[in-house]
Amino acid sequence: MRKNGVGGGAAAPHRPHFSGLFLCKHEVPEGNILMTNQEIAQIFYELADMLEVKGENRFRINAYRKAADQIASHPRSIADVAAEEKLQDIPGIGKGIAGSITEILETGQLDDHRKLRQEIPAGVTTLLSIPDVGPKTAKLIWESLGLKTIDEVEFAAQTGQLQKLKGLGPKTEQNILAGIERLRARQAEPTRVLLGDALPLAERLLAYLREHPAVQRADAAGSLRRRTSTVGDIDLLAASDDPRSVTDFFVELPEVGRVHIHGDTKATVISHTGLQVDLYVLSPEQYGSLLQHFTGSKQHNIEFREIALAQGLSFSEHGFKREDGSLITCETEEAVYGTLGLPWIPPEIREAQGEFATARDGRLPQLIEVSDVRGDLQMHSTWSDGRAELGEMARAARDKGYAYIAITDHSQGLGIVQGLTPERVREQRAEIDQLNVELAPFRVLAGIEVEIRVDGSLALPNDVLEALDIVLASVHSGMRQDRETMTHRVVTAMHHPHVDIIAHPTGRLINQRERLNLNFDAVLQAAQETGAILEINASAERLDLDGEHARAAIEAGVLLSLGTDAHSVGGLDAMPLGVAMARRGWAEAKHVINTRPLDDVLELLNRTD
Ligand code: DGT
Ligand code: CA
Ligand code: CA
Ligand code: ZN
Repeated sequence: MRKNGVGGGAAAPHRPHFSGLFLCKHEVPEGNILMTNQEIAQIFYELADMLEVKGENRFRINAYRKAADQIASHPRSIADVAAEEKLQDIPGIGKGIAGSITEILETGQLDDHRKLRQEIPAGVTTLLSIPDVGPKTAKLIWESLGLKTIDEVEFAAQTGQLQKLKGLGPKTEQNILAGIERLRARQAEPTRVLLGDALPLAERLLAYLREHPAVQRADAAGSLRRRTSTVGDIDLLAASDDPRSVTDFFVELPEVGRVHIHGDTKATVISHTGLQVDLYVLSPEQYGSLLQHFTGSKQHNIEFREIALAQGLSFSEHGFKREDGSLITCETEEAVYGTLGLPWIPPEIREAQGEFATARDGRLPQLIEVSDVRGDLQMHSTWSDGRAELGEMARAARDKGYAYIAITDHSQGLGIVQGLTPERVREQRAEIDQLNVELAPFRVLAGIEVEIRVDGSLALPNDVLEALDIVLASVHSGMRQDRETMTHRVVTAMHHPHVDIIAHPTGRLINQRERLNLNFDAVLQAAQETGAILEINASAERLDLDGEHARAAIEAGVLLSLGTDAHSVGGLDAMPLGVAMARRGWAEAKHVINTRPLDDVLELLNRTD
């Protein structure tokens, strides 16, 4: 269970504009309590917001945000790093910011921040968290109408006062009202952290635990083990005959920012990145039932217990209890399910979506594994908005053991991103051909992520697309179309003869942007008609398709592809997240095209010449 306000600080580090939303109040810690990295970062985020409202130098503002990102996501305590005088080793932290951090650590606050706060009320910077309200608008509303809170702005908008301001107008006023509504809806739900942010932390903590001499086994449980796109907290389990020594060790780990509960078999802490971590320790004989219980989902466990009760057994994390009160303990999860006559059910499908009936019938899917994936079918290079050169990306992918990749830089037509023109597509092709000579038998497919324009046409001419090995099409612009228009737009692109894959089909950005207004059934139908493939985009903030949509696609007989959408070499590491979504969608290897050998993929794409 999530405790008070936890996770509130877990605003993902590279989304600074969100910080104001989740961490409006910064409370100066009392006494000797060390500040968490998240709390220190928050001061810099707010400072940046206030400077932005004031219209200060953008470089300075960006420098603070960058530093705040680094601080918030730093795995070790910034206070410890400061004590070692190593602050300036952190990228983005120079002498000035290091000095500010020291000031915060010594006094609990930052003088520059405090002075600005006297000038600009806290409410004004929270206005920035309204979608469609930037610093200029926030400043205008505050200075001309004296409005300081979201409630006041809402009232002003409802009573038509905003549209009278210079440069705003009725349309902006409506957008602001709608934005406030969306903001409220988002705030009503507790912040959930991206799976991609939580997993590395969980893995680091597990690595420590597994090294502890009294720990026999340690695993993640909860939503993290089920690989939901976001997690509320991290649940860790350990098997040990000396649980107290394990919780003692755990609360002292360098990732731990604060300790909420420290008991004999349980500990709850807040990490420096602001995420709650629960640890449960039981003896090795009970480990299987512990794992099953704390993996969930809650609904899966409810169905599980009903099945147990029907067999005269009541189940808890300690094991099964017979009606006569005697206990059946289970060392493994296989034994837990086995006791009820069931095969082991993979955690990713423990969502009470028919897994028990399927398991009983012996028809559980053989879920796809990371090792089944032979190539990565979406990535970018410096030819568009990637940060690594094409050759670097290709070599890094080859070194990961892939047999092939697709380079899919953005086409022109996105507005902001520098996309490829027909001319540059041809230039890039020459570089890809050269690489294929050097790297054979590894193969770089010449691809593109072509923009689907508002009317459903593509942002590159047919002859350019035809000459490529693989064409991904996707929506990045004009995203607010109504359902009918948007559905028509995507379906039209799917019918285009050269489109192979629709990338990140539902368009969500987790915690940032809702899905496209799309009739997904119509998309599935178009995929059936055209053979278009739907992508599972593995990048942590997309995870699109997610498990639910992937399952619907598979049930409709639609094929899937996996791509990391990497914009850097590090981005290639996201593949397991995509595989996790596929597994949550009950996908087997055969449902995902890039588990196939290259020749089969090319044949499927009709590109065998
Ligand atoms: P989250 O943290 O919101 O992403 O989702 P979970 O599923 O990790 O939920 P959490 O952390 O509250 O609990 C972890 C698991 O422990 C949950 O999936 C099932 C089990 N569990 C927790 N509380 C209960 C409960 O009251 N009843 C049952 N049957 N299981 C529970
Ligand atoms: Ca928990
Ligand atoms: Ca959890
Ligand atoms: Zn894209």
